[in-house]
Amino acid sequence: MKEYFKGISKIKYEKGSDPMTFRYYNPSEKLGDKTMEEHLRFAVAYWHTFGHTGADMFGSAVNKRPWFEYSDPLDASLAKADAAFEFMSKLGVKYFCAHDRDLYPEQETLRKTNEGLDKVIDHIKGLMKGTGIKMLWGTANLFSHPRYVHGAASSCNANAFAFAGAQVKKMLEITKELGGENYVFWGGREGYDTLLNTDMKLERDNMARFYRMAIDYAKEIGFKGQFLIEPKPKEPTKHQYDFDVQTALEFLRAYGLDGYFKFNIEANHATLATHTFQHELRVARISGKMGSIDANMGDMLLGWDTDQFPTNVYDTTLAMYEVLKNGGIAPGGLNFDAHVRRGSFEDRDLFYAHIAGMDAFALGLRIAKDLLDDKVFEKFIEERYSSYNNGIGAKIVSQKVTLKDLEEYVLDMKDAGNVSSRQEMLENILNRYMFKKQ
Ligand code: XUL
Ligand code: CO
Repeated sequence: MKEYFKGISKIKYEKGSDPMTFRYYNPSEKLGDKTMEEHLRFAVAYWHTFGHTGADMFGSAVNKRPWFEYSDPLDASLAKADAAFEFMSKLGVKYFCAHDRDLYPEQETLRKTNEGLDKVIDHIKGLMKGTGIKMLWGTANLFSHPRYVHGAASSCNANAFAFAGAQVKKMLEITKELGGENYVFWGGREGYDTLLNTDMKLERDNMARFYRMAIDYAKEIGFKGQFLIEPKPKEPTKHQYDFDVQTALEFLRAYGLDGYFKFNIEANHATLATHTFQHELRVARISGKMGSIDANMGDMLLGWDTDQFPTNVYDTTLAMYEVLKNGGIAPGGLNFDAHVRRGSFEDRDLFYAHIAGMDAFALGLRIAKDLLDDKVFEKFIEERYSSYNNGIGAKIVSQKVTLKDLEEYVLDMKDAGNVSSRQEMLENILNRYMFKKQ
């Protein structure tokens, strides 16, 4: 088979300074009851890593990948798959995530598209068997084609809804066939640009109907993977209905769908919603809804989804802290929904970028594990809320007091007795854990 990434062999854990090796990610090393590989469950995002051309609003493609050079769509898709599996094997990542249209491009009819897609899936099945690489999640691209100009499940056009349903049907079948462990819905165009032309109630009702159909079909074909919703507040729409975890959870609860879904939480989507990555993970965790992670980061000085490889170790540490407290992320994983910057156009940059992200999360995992083992925040938080352990607090928690009782309790009290929240002290302690490894 043709070699696409010549001169690059299997990436090793070396603890050294070569950026083409891992310094912190040692897949077989045990941390607690799991290996690092089991904790982190890294996945490569097919669309960014193998499909991104580097084009932006101001300039054309700069990434000259050898698998872009085929004119026939089937040849191009098969070459892309070969390059993808060579890349993932050399990197040592055991999972991938893909949209239907990443695997094979849209043809003039859905019938023709599905025929080509089937051929590529057959080929990918062989590559998966040969390498042991698995599918973390599948999804349908319901946002790129012009027919989704007004949305997919929330479109004003019932034909667009129908096309979207047919695409999800096919991709559920493929995800099942490839043993995908989850299925993601990212409603990129499920939202609005202006309320002046929008029937919000019908659009939201239709989205719920769409999810219901997907649940029913998954049951019918025996797809057992976890359904995930990926919240994002905006872009490409002005407002996306699945704004953030809390909003999407409320939507699911309102339609009686919450039992069927967890969340795929993306760092850059969190910051677009003016939340930290940790906030979104926390909301999901305390609701029992942490499903999977799209591991990337945004640029705080740019107001859009820059999808950069995650290198901020504060963020990865606090993210892994939430993951560990959740008891792990499986059957989800950490999918690098990220692309190299336009200036990093050489093929080897794909390796440097993933190694950077994997090491940042591996280091974050190591630090988060130390923080948890020492119960650094747990002890502080336990003490901070200890007024609810006895006296009036315990009565509030067990719902044994009324407003009248509370009035009687405080009527002659001169001082509520607050103590400091010690934010700066805690931030300093976090720094000491962050840098003791260096
Ligand atoms: C877009 C985004 C998507 C989803 C899958 O912002 O994150 O790539 O992850 O459709
Ligand atoms: Co994403």
